[in-house]
Formats: sequence, C-alpha cells, structure tokens
Amino acid sequence: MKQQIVKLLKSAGGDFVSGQLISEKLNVSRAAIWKYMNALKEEGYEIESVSRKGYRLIESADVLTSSEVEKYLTTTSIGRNLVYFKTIGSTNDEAKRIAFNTVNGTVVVSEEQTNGRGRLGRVWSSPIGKGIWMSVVLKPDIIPEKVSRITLIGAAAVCKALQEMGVEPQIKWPNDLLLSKKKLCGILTEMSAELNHVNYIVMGIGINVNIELEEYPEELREVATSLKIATGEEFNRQELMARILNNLEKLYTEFVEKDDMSESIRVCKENSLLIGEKVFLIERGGKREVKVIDIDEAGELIVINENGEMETIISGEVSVRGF
Ligand code: BTX
Repeated sequence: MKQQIVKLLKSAGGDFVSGQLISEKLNVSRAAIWKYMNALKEEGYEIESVSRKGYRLIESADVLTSSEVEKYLTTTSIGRNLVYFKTIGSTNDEAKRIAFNTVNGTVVVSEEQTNGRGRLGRVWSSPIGKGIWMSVVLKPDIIPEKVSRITLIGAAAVCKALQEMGVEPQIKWPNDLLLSKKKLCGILTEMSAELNHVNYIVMGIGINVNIELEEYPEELREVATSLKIATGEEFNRQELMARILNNLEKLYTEFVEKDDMSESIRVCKENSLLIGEKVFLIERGGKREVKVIDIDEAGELIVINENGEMETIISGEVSVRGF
C-alpha cells in the first residue's frame, strides 16, 4: 500500500493529491492514509499535508526502502522481504536477531550504522545516506564447510552489479572489492550452524557509494574509496542495491540448487586483484609471503608457498604489498 501511495503522489508531479482521491483510488480509509503517510515520513520521504488540499510529495527520498528499491528488483525471494532502518547498530546483528523467524532472502538495510562491524571485531565506517549497508539472511541446505563459498558468491554479485553500472572493481579474495587499489566494499559473512547443518547465514555487504573523502575519519582516507571519490559521479543507491540482489539471487540459486558456482568463480578470477601477485598470508602464528597463482573451482586460493610447494588456502586474510 505504501508503495502505491508513493506512486500516486509521484504521478501528480509535485502537486497536491486529495485524501478523497487517494481513498477512492486505493480503496482505503482516510485514517489509514494518514497512518501510511506518517510511516512514509518516518522512512525519509518529505510529504507535505495541508488540510482541504491533501498530500504532496516534496522530495522522493534517496532512501533504500522497499518502495524505492523494489522497482529495480527482478528477484523472486532475495530482497522481497526488506527490513528498513534509518539508523541501527549493525545490520548483521539485526539480521542475526531475526534470522530464525524470518524467510530466506530477507534483507536488513540501514541508512546508517552506529556500530558497523568488519571482520575480527574491526570497525566499519557507515555514514548516513551515503552507502549501502545491508545484510542478507540465507538458509541454504549445505554443509558448514561450504559456507565460505557464499562470501565469494557475494563478491561476484557485487562485482557484476558494479560492472552493469559501468564500474570495473577488483576482487581481493575473499571478501573485499577495491577500486584504484582502495577499499570500496567489504563483505562479512556470519553463520549459525550445527555439526552437519547450517541454520542460517548472514551476509553483510557494505559499499561506499556517494561518500566524499572528508567524510571518512582521517585514518581511513588512505585506504578507503567510494564510487563518488573514484569516478566523480553520484550513483543511484537504490538501483545498485537491487542489481546486487538480482545478481546474488542468480548466483546463489545456481550454487544451492545445482552445486554450480562456475560463474561466480569466473567473475572472481577475471577480476582478481591477487592472481599473479606476491602477498602476505596473515595467520594466527604470524605472516608469510606466498605467490597467488589461481582460484580453484571450490573458491579456494591456490598459492606457491615459501618452499616452492603448491598450497590451497580455504579462508583467511591476505595483505598485498604496497597497499
Ligand atoms: P574487514 O575487517 O576486512 O575491514 C575492516 C577494515 O576496513 C577496518 O579496519 C578499516 O581499516 C577499513 N574500513 C572501515 N570502514 C571502511 C569503509 N567504509 N570503507 C573502506 N574501508 C573501511 C570488511 O571487514 C567487512 C565489512 C562488512 C560491513 C558490512 S555493512 C553491513 C553489515 N553490517 C555490519 O556491521 N557489517 C556488515
């Protein structure tokens, strides 16, 4: 209903639409309309209401609500249940809180995170209205050992969505996307599992879209970028978010239904920052230098280690010399 009201207001091109007309067209009471208008205002829409004239949409908000993102969505499940916040601690935390009782493909998104998290308890800067901070709840019937592959599927989905919008990022296995060697996107995958069964996975995706350099804390200015910083242009967050979810559903479905992640691996390999590079593998006991030669069909990193032997790395942290 909210979406239909937004549509009706938009079609008036900034003029007033009377409560009477909305009530007749959408078959709802005037009291219900008033409630919907308040809910829309809470979502960030600027709506003017004047007695005897009705309602007027002043600004269709640049917000990631379901009413705005849905028009770009082509999925059947992912993103169809969209839980929206203007501000929240962390969308991953909220997604985990509701995961057991919500449907597969539920997305929690917030305009701002006050406690955005990276891996190993690191902080993820998430300023208001400038990025996409979202978490997808997935309930695949797979064994826990295969969960790390979901991160690569996410990275491939983000990469494809960005390419569709004219941007060519590089994927830093397993969970970052970079532009001009600076971090544009991070993925944090968390799960709840038993020995042989995954209860749910929460895949958190953070993308810096229209952030200006000055908006980053000092210590991030050297390492972080955004689409705006890298290209000089503003990007449509609603469209980008939907394109990510559209690509994610396709790649995820191929994986869970056919055990096929060939397209995700192709994207991760073709756009890899690491293949051919000497990198440091950061492990519990310290770090060691290896040369990356490939990503195999399971999404694992193939490297030549310090003894000249081939080794397979399933998950972990990699740092690249020089940046
Ligand atoms: P990571 O641990 O690989 O990266 C975290 C590091 O990245 C930080 O220590 C800092 O150096 C740098 N950093 C912090 N904020 C930003 C930023 N906005 N842009 C670029 N670099 C930054 C990567 O972790 C995974 C991040 C996932 C974020 C999403 S957002 C939605 C969801 N909710 C949540 O709390 N986390 C995820």
